[in-house]
Amino acid sequence: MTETRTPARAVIMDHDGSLDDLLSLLLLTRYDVDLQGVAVTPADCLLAPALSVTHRILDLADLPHVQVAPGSLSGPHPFPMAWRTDALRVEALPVLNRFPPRERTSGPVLPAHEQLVKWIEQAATPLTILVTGPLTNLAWCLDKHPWLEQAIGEIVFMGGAFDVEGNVEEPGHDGSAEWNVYCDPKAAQRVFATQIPITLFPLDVTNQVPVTDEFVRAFGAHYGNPASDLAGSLLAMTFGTVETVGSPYCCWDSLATSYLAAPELFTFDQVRCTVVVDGASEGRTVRADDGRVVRCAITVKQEDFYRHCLQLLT
Ligand code: AGV
Ligand code: CA
Repeated sequence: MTETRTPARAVIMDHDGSLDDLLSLLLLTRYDVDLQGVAVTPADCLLAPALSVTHRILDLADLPHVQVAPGSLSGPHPFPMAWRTDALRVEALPVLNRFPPRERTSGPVLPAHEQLVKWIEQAATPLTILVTGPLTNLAWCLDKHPWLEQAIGEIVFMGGAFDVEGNVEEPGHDGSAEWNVYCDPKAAQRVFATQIPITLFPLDVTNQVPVTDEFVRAFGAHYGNPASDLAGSLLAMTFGTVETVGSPYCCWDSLATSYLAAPELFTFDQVRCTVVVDGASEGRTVRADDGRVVRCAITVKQEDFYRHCLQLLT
């Protein structure tokens, strides 16, 4: 009897280098997926350290052949600089400095938006694109090469907020938007204008998984395991967010990422929505009868999510 095995999902990740994006990349390297490339967008990070950390995480996972493309486009609303420096500290963590970065043999890479075109063209369809930062690169690709839409089977995106407050606190803004959409609202609008299936993880669901003390400290029991040490360190570095921002750091991107391996953690609804692209609510995602349908995560089994992360990273 021949054994039939469903082929691993082909995935491209486009992240923006915050602590949670880096934890997401680490998780992704532990999944049974075919990781075809990683784009790094200079949004919630400084590009150079975020690129370096991305290489080091791929090295740690023994995936040095995976191409990493540096983003050169950015949205109109830059993230707060106080948040963007996290990757600088991550790059200096001992667990990422046990060895010098490995030599890259996968050939030259283009700027992320152009490299994304190549990856999509080359990929065996249907391709999954996991976006844990603004949609700037993907929107550029779809604008310049609309036919690429056919090659993308699913977009998994952490972004938006429907029935909860947003997390943007900028002068003149009403606070209803989530940062990944607010950074580049027109990019989100462009991506939403396609027919590509979108699975969305807005603040409504990510609010259910704050980085808790118990979750972070659980990694201590596995001290000495590199993946666990890195995960625990990334999570520990999120502490202080309540004191400075007024709300907790959540497993925003890592929750969206976990869907690729554990979709059973979630319940979903079909939500019709649009993106506000100007005014005081710029970047807000709103329910609208004439909007496009997204598959929106509504609830998550919280404890099972934390357990999932611990199991995969220890
Ligand atoms: O809005 C959530 C997005 C996620 O992609 N990011 C963080 C995650 O990577 C922006 C963000 C919101 N609040 C933040 C953020 C905070 N307190 N620190 C850093 N980034
Ligand atoms: Ca992010």
